[in-house]
Amino acid sequence: MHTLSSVLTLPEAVLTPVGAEVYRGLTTSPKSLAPWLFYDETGSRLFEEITRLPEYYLTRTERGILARYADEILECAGYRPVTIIELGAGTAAKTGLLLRVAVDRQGAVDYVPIDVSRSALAAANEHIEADIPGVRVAARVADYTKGIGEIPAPGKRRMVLYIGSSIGNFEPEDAMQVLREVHHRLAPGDLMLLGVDHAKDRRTLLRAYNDAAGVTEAFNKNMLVRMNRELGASFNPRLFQHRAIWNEEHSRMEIYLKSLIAQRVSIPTLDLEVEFAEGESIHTENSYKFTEESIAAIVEPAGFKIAQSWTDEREWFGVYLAARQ
Ligand code: AVJ
Repeated sequence: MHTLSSVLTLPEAVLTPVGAEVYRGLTTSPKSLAPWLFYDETGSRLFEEITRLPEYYLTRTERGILARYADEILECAGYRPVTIIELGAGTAAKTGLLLRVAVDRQGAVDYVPIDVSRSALAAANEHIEADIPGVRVAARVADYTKGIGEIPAPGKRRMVLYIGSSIGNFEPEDAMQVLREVHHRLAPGDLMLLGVDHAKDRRTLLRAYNDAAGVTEAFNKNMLVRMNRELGASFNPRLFQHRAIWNEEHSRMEIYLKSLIAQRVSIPTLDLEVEFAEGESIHTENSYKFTEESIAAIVEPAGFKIAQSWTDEREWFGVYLAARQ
């Protein structure tokens, strides 16, 4: 905690979201940085590249499920037209599969993508309005973890898409909190479609986060590059190693940047010198992997009931439709 007088003398960068998170994460032990820091322009591009890697089965498996079952998924909404809302929409690469079916069923559909990235939303808007006539896009630049705001949909059923296993980045308690906030903005009978990665054999998981081409390594180390560029830090990415391990007990992949030597890094805009011992790590991400039971244990206390679910032949990924109670 800072006293009021010390706040007044804090460097300005500490007051930006990036500066505040870096300051917090690198002055606490063990060191950690929040995964949202991955997604600057370079990081977003590297993530798109990850989704095309042969080892990264998640995106392609989820897309397969959505392509195959889009009709069935929208059938669950019944005769009432839907308004589709998407949390963390990004460039909305997989959403077109559902929007097309919605347009076929009801003639036109309102689509509300919510994301912190204005540029990603602009890209989403452009390809969706051009490719799928009948979709009315009303994008919102916002951090959905702080609440989604009111979404008027008179006479319609809302369907909130929360796909791409994004919920896997949160601790179960925090994930529940995000869903409670969504619940608060929905009416009984509104729907939420969740896409989550399933727990599976360790080898497949390790390969997905340690790809041969080193794209995940570059994605992870981009946090260091970003701190250098945005905060004037002196990280040498070569002096850190990308590490991804499977924590079976907590059913999550854990991603780290491990310091290869004892070193000191300065972050002048935060007035900060950070010491690393040899082998000391920065924890940059958890990626939880679920079972039908563990996802229900998050969704149901938040006031939803799972109505139906779909998976692929290998049951590697799950798409769950939950009804707001
Ligand atoms: C975007 C959170 C689903 O956890 O697999 C990919 C991010 N991290 N490779 C995931 C990620 C490393 C991804 N999510």
